[in-house]
Amino acid sequence: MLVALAGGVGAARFLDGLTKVVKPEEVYIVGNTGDDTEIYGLHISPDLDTVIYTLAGLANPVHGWGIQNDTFEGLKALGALGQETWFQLGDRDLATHIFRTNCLLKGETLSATTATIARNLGVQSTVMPMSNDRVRTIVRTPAGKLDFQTYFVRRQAKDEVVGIKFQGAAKSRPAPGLLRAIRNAEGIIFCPSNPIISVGPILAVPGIRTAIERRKCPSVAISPIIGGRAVKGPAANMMETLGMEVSALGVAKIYQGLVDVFILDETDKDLAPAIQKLGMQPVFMDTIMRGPAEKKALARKAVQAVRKYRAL
Ligand code: FO1
Repeated sequence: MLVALAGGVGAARFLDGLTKVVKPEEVYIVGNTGDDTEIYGLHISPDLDTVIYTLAGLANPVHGWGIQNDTFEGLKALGALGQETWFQLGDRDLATHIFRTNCLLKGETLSATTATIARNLGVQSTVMPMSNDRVRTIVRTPAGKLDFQTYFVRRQAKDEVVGIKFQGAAKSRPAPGLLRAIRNAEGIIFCPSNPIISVGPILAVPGIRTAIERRKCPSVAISPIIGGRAVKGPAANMMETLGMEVSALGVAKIYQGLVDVFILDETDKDLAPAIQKLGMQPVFMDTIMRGPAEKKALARKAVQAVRKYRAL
């Protein structure tokens, strides 16, 4: 089993490739729920849904999140009722949130509900939230503390980030079976996700970081930063304002002690000695996932890295 730590769109694209180069049932995905939010009383898990929709072949190819060819009649009707509509929830997507919220109201766990959604949409990999407990990413800005979706979607990630907090993380527990999956994994893969706001919340759940530190299998990370720029999203800006080094090396520093092999873009070849100094083996390739071929090539490289490192 390969255990993959995943955020949203970048991770989903990589996992789309991974589940095509290894058996999808051999992939155990740990998803970030720090981005979860409640809108219109519905529980929304953007990163879990992005991964599920992508693996189910349903994702909107332009945004990477939401459902392809979805309509927005429900949202328009909510607008007519005087509700705010800054978070684009499509009609078919709303069905997922209604179903999830109903299951949670009946007392089911988020992990059980996520498994049902994934299975019913035809996803063969395990998709596991990092925790069944409530954890929320809070972004501290000069304008005050903002919940993640307010910062990211409503205010378009324009505020300066002066701090990040994963509210509830300290008291949260890993989802059932998650630590066992890490202990028994053949390899651990850090998907090309934002190390602070996507992988950060997962590592903040007590027990997960320690389980990875004590791993008996190889661990591989793919840099989401290429040539000092984020492939997508606010990672680069955020790292800069938090005083971190905006480069693949900055990402590697965050993962020190957790990762054995670090895959980064060819354009960052000069970083090789510094990555080695952190105790990681650098592997270079074209890491931009332009289409299905590149997604699979990147996934193959990660799987090879797991197998090669194992053989060392
Ligand atoms: N991202 C946006 O930039 N704008 C949106 O209106 C938006 C709606 C949305 C609805 C459902 C969903 O699952 C995701 C959605 N996202 C939207 C993406 C999401 O908020 C972020 O990409 C992640 O939280 C960051 O990983």
